[in-house]
Amino acid sequence: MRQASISALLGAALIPGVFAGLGKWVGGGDCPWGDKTASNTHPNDYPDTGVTRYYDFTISRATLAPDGVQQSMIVVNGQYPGPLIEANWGDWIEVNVHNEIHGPDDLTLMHWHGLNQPGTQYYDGVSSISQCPIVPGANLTYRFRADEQGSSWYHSHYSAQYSNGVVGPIVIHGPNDVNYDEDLGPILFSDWFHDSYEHLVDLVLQPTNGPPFRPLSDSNLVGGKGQYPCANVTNGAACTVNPYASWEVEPGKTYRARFVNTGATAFESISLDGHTFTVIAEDFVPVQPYQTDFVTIGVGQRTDVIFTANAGSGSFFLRAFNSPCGDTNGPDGRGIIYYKGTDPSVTPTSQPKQGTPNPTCGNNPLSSSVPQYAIPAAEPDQTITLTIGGKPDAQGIFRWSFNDISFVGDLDQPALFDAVAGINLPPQRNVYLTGTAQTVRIIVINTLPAPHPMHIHGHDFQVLAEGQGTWDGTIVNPSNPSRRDVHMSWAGAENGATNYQVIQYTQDNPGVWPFHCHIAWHLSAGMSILLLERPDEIAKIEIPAAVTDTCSAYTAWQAANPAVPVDDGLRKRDLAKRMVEFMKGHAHADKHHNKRGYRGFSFKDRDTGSLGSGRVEDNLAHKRDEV
Ligand SMILES: [Cu+2]
Repeated sequence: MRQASISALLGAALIPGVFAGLGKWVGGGDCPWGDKTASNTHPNDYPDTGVTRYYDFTISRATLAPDGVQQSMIVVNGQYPGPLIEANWGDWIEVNVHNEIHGPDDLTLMHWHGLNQPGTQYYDGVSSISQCPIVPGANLTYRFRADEQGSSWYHSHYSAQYSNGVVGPIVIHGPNDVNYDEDLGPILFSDWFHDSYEHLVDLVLQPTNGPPFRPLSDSNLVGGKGQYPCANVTNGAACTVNPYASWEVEPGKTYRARFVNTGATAFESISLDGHTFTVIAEDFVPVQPYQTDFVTIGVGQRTDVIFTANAGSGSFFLRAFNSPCGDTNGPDGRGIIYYKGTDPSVTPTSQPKQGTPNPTCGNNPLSSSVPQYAIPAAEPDQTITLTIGGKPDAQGIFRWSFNDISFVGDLDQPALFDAVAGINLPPQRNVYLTGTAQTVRIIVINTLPAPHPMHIHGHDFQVLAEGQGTWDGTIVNPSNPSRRDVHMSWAGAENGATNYQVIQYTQDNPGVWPFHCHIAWHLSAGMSILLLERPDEIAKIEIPAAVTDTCSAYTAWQAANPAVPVDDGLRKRDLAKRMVEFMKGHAHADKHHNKRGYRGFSFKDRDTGSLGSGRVEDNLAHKRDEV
């Protein structure tokens, strides 16, 4: 592979010729998983390799231009996307995360998406749940098992911070009983915003007294790159036309590509002109190969595909389209797959695949998703029904909820710490005690028009069913249902209609685990529950001092950075700042509302609110007087 593909994968200039695709495993020697295959080995039966892979991450601000527009970002080791974490199934991974976010200072921490943290719940890296944030100038070394295998990503789980660039790919090599010649590695897809995450969260949490404010993304990135139309830049930022990310292939060879949706809200439909995908894994689960022209991934989801370079020569667009299920002004993301000998800088003339509309924003049919290792659907010991809700609170701020409770975390009181100490968690943590149940079933009822990528921590879940109306108890592929760790809850319900999604998981991992929507703004507005699994065993967990120390450091940092704290989701905010931002938000909201473009599913009266009219300036002046 050429340098173009190197920088596309790793987001930074590397020495040409060093990177030649990923190997089948890291390091030399014999196959590290021996005779384990994807179909003969239970996913929890990971090998004991005795190897630790060490990484050192520095989180800092940087000025970069993923879509050609220069902007301030927060990134890992100066690059976007962050560096690849690569390990073999069963290895330990140790990552020393340094917070060097200054000018201004900010908090951070890191979550290893999809890994289950068996026995290391305190390294799950979720603010208000498994630790306190890492303060500027401090660090935390995470140590956890590569207990699953396949493709994933890491991201900041502090507020919506990851939407400003704190993300990177993870590849855990393991058996997949499907052959291919080369591994192109991870290809990250992301909606992209020119605004800071704080500003966007402030906009989302401004009082609307009506439907939620939904930020429109500016671009859609493929392999960390996009092409924003520079003529549309209005804030004076430098803008250049970025080359698309590109990957070289040779005729006749079969390639593995690992698609990861690292976006804030995007729902990506991915296709490759002139080629058909064969899906071989969904999230961390190898599946029976099936062919499709389109791969659909919501936020946090991954799909590994293989494709054969059988189109002879030339270059072809790898397309990602974030519409109509995403809120964006830039739905059209592209990369380039080019045959050896073709100039990747020449724009392809290839024609897009013809797709059928997907009004539910659902994933590919459950019936086609069959894990290579079969686990039948068990009878549940406990069933939880969760109805998705959303409405303005007393202050007029739109809050998402499950069963009418909107999750509010406490940054200096992680839920896991309380659970270990035997302290009852307050109602706003939206805790469901699942105790010693072996199998827990969760029925998610969506009565609202928006789709939601539902994600569980600490487990994979089985997806038993999805559909419109009321579930009749039918399980899709009951002897071996789909398994993964994120699944789309369908869009399109309203006016009394409902959609349902039925998932269930095995309680094999004591802890306090979030089950939440992975749309960054929905999580900030409370769309989470906590599953309290095996509390008697949680009480025995010994949290390392380095993790508990994050809280004393955070308390000291707060004292030195005084503010009036207000809880919202996974982050505390400053009330005074929020009022200022609220006022700025009115002006800014106007800009967003006037940026008509591709939009996702609408709340009927979303555009009839008080935002976006000539009254804005009046309101602003009026509120200034009040303050
Ligand atoms: Cu959501």
